[in-house]
Order: sequence, then structure tokens, then C-alpha cells
Amino acid sequence: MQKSKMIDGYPFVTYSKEIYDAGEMQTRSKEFHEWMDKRRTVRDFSDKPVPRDVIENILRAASTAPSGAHKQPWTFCVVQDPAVKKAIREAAEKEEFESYNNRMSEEWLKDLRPLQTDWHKEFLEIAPYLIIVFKKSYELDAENNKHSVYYAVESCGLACGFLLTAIHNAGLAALTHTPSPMNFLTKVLNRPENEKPFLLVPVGYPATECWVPDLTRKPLNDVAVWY
Ligand code: IYR
Repeated sequence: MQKSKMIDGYPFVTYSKEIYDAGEMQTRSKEFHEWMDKRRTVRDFSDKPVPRDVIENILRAASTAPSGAHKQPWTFCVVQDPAVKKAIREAAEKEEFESYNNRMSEEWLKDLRPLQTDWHKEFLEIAPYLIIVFKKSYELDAENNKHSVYYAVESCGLACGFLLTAIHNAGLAALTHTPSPMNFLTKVLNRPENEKPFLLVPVGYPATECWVPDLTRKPLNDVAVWY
């Protein structure tokens, strides 16, 4: 039974988790890894519609991410209007053309060759939804007073991790797209000055024939050190 009390004038509730025995934890953690390992970044999207309430639930899940002082310093902008998607594609391709041709280093371009990316971003018009995550640098209340947020980058990174996991869980695919610079999104989406674009995530079903690079992930020993 959940209990509640006030501590220093602030409400607290008891919290507990279901205890699994070791075998159950081993099975659950193994199966979760195997399922997470099936998530891939996708660039070949289908235009098949996705119900809006699925996206709403995905965003609710993303917004459960932990954040500095529980400020939840993020706004998820969801674009489905073809005219807005077109405007985003045009602006993104303009920046990406410049990046691929003049801004990215030789090493960067070489590192991207296995992914076969280029400045063309058709997926920005094909995917049924574009979710643009904005990071709040500060909060504005109803009287336009500024309030601090904390660890906004870390918080938004966590929310994006939760977002990608929720998208994968729904059976949908996503792309973590970072057109650079991406301040054009502030203009196109008419966002207030306390918000900065953080990540652009096209969401939808993968195309019937969807190609992804045949990548392997680093083994545990290359990413974990035990003390
Ligand atoms: N933003 C560009 C380039 C790009 C950069 C990285 I780092 C990637 O992992 C993939 C692409 C683009 O979206 O094409």
C-alpha cells in the first residue's frame, strides 16, 4: 500500500519495485538487451500513416525521463503538415549541402562513408511524423519571468533516449537527425527564444524494402571497465 507524508512541507510517497529472483533478472535483462539490439537507425521510411495517439503515448513515455531538479526542460514539436515538412526539408537540405561540401572535415566525411549519407533528406517529407525536440535554456512563467533549468543538455539527451526506446517499443522506426546548424527550426516552427533545437527525429514504419548498414556494436569489454 502506498503511503504519503510531508517532509519540510513537501509531499513524499513510498516507492517500491517488484523483486525478481536472480534467474528472472537474468532472463529479463538478457531479453531486454536482445530486443534493444534490434533497434536500428532508419533512413528508408514508409509514408504509411501512424495513429496520432501512438505518438502521444510515445511522447508521454519520453517525458518520464529524469531531469535536473525535475524541470523537464524539453518541448516535443510534432510535425505532420506536409507544407511544414517541406519547409523543414528545404531548409535542412540547404544546410546539409553546405556541410557536406564545405563544412565537414575529410575525416568526418570518411567516417560517414559506411553509412552512405549525403545532403539529400527525402525522409523529412516521407516519414509521417517529424518530432523535433527543443531544449529549454530557461523557463518562462505566465508573467514572462525567467526561471533556471539545470543540466538541460543531459536531461534532453535522456528524454531522447527514452523517446527512441518508446518508438522502438511501438514497432516504429526513427532516425536521429542533426542537420547543422539547425536554428532554422526555431524559425520554421516559430519557437520562443528560450528554446533551442536539440534533435530532429523522423518517425514512421520502415519502407517495405529498408536498407541499413551492416554494423556490429562494440562488445562489452570495449565499453565497460569494472573496478
Ligand atoms: N548531419 C548530417 C551528417 C551526419 C553526421 C553524423 I555524426 C551522422 O552519424 C550521420 C550524418 C546528416 O544527417 O547527413
